[in-house]
Amino acid sequence: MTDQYQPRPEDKFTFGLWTVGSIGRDPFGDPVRTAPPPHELVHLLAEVGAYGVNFHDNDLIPFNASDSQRQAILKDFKKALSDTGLAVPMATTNLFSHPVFKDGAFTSNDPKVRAFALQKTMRAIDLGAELGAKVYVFWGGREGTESDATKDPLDAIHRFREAMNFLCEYALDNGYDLKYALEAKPNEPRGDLYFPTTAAYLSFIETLDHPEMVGVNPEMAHEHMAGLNFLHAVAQAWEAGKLFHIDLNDQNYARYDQDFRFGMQNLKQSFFLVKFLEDVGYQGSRHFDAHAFRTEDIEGVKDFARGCMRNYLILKEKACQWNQDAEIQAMVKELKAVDPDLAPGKYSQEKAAQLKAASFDADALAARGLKYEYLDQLTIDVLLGAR
Ligand code: DIG
Ligand code: MN
Ligand code: MN
Repeated sequence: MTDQYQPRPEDKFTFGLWTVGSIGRDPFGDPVRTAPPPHELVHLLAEVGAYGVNFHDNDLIPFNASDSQRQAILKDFKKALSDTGLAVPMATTNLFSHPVFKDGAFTSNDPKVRAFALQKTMRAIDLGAELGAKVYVFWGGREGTESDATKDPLDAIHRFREAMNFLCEYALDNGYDLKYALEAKPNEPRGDLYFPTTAAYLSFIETLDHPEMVGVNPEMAHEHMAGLNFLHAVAQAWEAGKLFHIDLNDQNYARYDQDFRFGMQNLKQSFFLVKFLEDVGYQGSRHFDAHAFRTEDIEGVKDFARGCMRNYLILKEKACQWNQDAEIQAMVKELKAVDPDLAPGKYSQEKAAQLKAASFDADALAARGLKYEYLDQLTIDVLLGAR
């Protein structure tokens, strides 16, 4: 498909090595693909038109790699970046695959595991900074429990805060130009995960020693798993100045973490999310934290990656159409109208007295038809190309 929906670097579409490198293993099935080495994945992403590539430390450098293996991998990876021009906007740590993290990393009951998690993260931050990352993501994939008999949630919160405060100081001490982004998920692979939603992290961030360094990385699939409206989570993060990164994908509600291609399941939610990011002028990466269906071969993986970006660009065009539709905008303008006499504004005794003295015909207000069905149908018409 060569048409106007071709990705460009300025779209800032990024993928993690683990996304296009997914081998299709699931809890009930063995791998269906082999993962090309990191440098080949960089070329694959360049071929499909991505702007950047992200990684967990162990996506790039295997857990038990020797120094010589590490150097060889890094040499090939850096050459691929140089040959393709791909950026490395984000890096993160794998604190969830190795069995050592079976009871968590920063929140583990074992102080040796907590210390090892800090060591591993500092080394991974060094690697991310070396490769130019400006955002460092923390997804607490094992920071949780199956039984609250095993861990006091207060201990978990205190341990996580201690680790984040230490790592903020580490970045400052080393002069790293890094922002930290916390990624929430309600459950899986643990029975319950601490800090299950973006909102939970937004309140946690304010309790840190350096809250200015720390924001969030909301993921569509994860908020959907919690039955939440992803746009509302993203809007609250943006409004708080904390939308440091975003993980785009798709997810049917009340399911395990499906990490589907962006736009393939919930078109309307995806449309309003894209419209929001474009309307507010979000300048960060559009990171697709997703993977191809288990049915796919490497060509299908490329179809998956192209589809993520294509759906974003199609929905971006639909958002422009919605924003320029005279009938829609006339309705939106009316809905956003403000009556200065009734707006509370900054409290004053006069304003309180005025509002208390005002008379309202509640029944007449209740009787108003709001024409939301019509406005929503206009939106569906735009989305389905019927307008
Ligand atoms: C899963 O949604 C998590 C991990 O893949 C990674 O740590 C993070 C970065 O996008 N998302
Ligand atoms: Mn996910
Ligand atoms: Mn994610």
